[in-house]
Amino acid sequence: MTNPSESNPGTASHDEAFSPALSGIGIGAIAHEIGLTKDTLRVWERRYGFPQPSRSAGGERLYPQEQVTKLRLVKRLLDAGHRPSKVLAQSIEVLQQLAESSGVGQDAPDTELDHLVALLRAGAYDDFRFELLKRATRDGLERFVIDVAAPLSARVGNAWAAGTLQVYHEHLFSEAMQVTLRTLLRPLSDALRGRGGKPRMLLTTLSGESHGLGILMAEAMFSLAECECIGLGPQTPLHDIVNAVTAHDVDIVALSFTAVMPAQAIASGLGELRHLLPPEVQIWVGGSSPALRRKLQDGVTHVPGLTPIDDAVAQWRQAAVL
Ligand code: B12
Repeated sequence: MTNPSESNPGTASHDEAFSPALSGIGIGAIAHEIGLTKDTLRVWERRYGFPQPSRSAGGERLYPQEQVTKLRLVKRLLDAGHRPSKVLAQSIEVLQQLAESSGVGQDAPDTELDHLVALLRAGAYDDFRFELLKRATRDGLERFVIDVAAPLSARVGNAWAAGTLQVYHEHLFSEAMQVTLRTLLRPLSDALRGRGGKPRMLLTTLSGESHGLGILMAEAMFSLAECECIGLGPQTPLHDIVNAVTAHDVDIVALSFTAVMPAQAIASGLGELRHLLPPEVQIWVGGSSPALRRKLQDGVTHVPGLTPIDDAVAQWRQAAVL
């Protein structure tokens, strides 16, 4: 018998993945939520003795909530460069201290950002949206992206991981942030269209990466660098990317990856896309996935953040005139 959660990892939210009737969470749902493969969880269990799931009547692994909490912390420490052998055997208290001392999940002090998170937590969405738009119009697109959108996303993620914001807060946050960014971006995109601004960029994420704010922030920065941008939104199948590249005479495909997408899926997706695209079309990748810090497929360039975008574009333009 197969556990339904093994064959169908369920929805994105850990709240929805929890099934009280089974008194634990299935391996597929856990792997999906935390961004690990099922194999990794099984190997850790064998090699390090953690996690230690119970079993359903049918023999399927069921993970109690406290192990899920520890696994989430373990994943964040690994993303920050710690080794499985050093973290898996430790108690959650030791791991919390380690996270604190190495700055994992710690927010830099900023009262304006704290205020925005407090509005979200209190359910004051109209005020939240208003404050975002006010800061965006006051500061301008570039400063808003760098000083508000990027650090606020990290803060909201940390608050979710610490249990002080719920998944629905994250949804409301991303909705409000997308509306604000698009409102500021639209007149710029309209003015750029038809000017033949080079490079011509196609921006999206691969299937499996549902986080779309990073690539939208990158689109804002590429537009400010006077690139013509075609934003497809998140999760575009590979063949659709290839079709859009041909139809719009695209120079660069820009993709975003968070730590949720397993490294293997990133490597195979990039490998296949590289194979399908003509060699003169470049692939640029960015985002917080630790997989991007490793050696990447030939023909794929890592742009390490939003501020290096200007330099990367300048280099591309220089190479294009040679
Ligand atoms: C909003 C949000 C959501 C929304 C997404 C809605 C949407 N339409 O985008 C919802 C609620 C759906 C969601 C779902 C989930 N999320 Co979420 N989410 C976030 C949050 C708060 C922001 C997401 C985002 O877009 N980040 C991407 C950008 C903003 O950040 P970045 O990757 O660091 O990239 C930076 C730069 O590198 C650059 N950049 C990004 N891309 C590119 C590309 C190029 C080309 C360039 C040049 C630069 C560049 O821009 C960013 C600016 O700082 C983050 C917190 C965070 N720190 O990111 C969590 C976060 C990514 N989510 C997380 C998790 C665990 C999940 C869920 C599994 C569980 C859940 N929360 O329900 C599901 C997974 C869904 C799935 N399987 O895909 C974790 C991932 C942790 C991990 N190690 O795996 C995070 C980090 C929260 C946390 N602190 O734990 N999420």
